[in-house]
Amino acid sequence: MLSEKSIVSGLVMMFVSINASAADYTIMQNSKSFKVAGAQVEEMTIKAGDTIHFKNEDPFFHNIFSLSDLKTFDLGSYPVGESKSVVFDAAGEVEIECAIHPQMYLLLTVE
Ligand SMILES: [Cu+2]
Repeated sequence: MLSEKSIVSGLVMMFVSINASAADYTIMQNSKSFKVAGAQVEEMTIKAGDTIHFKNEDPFFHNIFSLSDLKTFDLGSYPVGESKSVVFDAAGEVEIECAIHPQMYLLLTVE
């Protein structure tokens, strides 16, 4: 029979191994578009559990949000140099937009 201690340590190991595979991405807000490594992106695929850091590189505010069923969030308005993060924990599609610049759009697929 499993002891309480071994169940707890098993759960902790499971958590650590899930976490170890999670990746971090940074998406820049630059020239009123979403950019990864300097290139504009309108679609992107990540894995469930991954984190995206949304960093404002423009000398004006952006307001990043999503109304998607999978992940609804509003990071608020923030200035150049500031970064805010979202963890995407479930698989599906998320539409990411900027409340200030309607032309900014990113379709994120979480696998
Ligand atoms: Cu914007």
